[in-house]
Amino acid sequence: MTEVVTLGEALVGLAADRAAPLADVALFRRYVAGAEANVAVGLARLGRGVAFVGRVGADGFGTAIERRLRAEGVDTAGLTIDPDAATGILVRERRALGASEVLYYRRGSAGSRLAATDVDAIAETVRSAQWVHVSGITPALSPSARLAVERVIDLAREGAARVSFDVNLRRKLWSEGEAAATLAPMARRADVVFGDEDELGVVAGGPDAAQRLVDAGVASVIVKLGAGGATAYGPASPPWTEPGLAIANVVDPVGAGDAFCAGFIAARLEGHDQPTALRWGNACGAAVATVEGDMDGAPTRAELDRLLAGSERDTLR
Ligand code: KDG
Repeated sequence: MTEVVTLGEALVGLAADRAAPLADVALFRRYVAGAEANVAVGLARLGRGVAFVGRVGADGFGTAIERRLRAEGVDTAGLTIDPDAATGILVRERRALGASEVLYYRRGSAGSRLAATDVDAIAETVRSAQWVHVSGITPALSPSARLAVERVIDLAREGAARVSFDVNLRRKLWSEGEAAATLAPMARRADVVFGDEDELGVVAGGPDAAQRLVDAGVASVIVKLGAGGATAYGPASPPWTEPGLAIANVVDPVGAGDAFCAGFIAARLEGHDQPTALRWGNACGAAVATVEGDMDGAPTRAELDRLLAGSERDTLR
């Protein structure tokens, strides 16, 4: 049974096989990426029924994405194979010092052609879901993808699903001004907004952005603090911080934020309180950061329980 619907662009990632300037890298490791696909896999590993809505091309990379999602137990009935566009690609450099270069090959991609009709095709699944998760990447892809996000929120509102929105500001895709104009009203429609301080500042303006979103009617705003854990803001109680797990060796932090969302959502679906949901999120994020790939380290429910049991004593290596 589908409890959660996530919607977005699943991509193929090509990660440099060694730490070097991109110009010198000859070998790349292929992996499956895309924030909302990462959240879907994270939830599936935790035992939740989850469906992913998106488009991939009728090409080998699209097949790889579809196979991976299915193998993880994600329902792909809402994944359209688009014969007229290619699967989006991102290329990731690896550097020991400073920011690593990320290249997107996704303009005009199949994923960017996502449309409200794709959501309508699984309308009943969305209406009967308990949770819908979207992010600020999808509206940056194209006008039709933005409408798909609006549509999935509309359908969630027709049913009883809670809606979470991860800001996921991608400055390579659009300007801050464009992002703020589009994402601010979208965030205010959500029940739960996730973001780091920088992202929330762009969407809600100023250092007290999380509180502003709460004042605008968002029930929970979760500020992701990376290794520092996360803080929850809400209307009924003062902000609450849960520290992150200590990680001795961060292997690849990309995808940790998505794993955090998966852990948080899974905990809330199981009826746990917000501090517990923050702890689940922190543990899932830490687990992904210690493994290469955006989703490979996402814990199963048993692994999560072990992490949580040891989180006050152990250091992740
Ligand atoms: O959150 C991880 C994502 O950044 C990655 O999987 C790729 O969705 C992606 C994007 O648009 O950068």
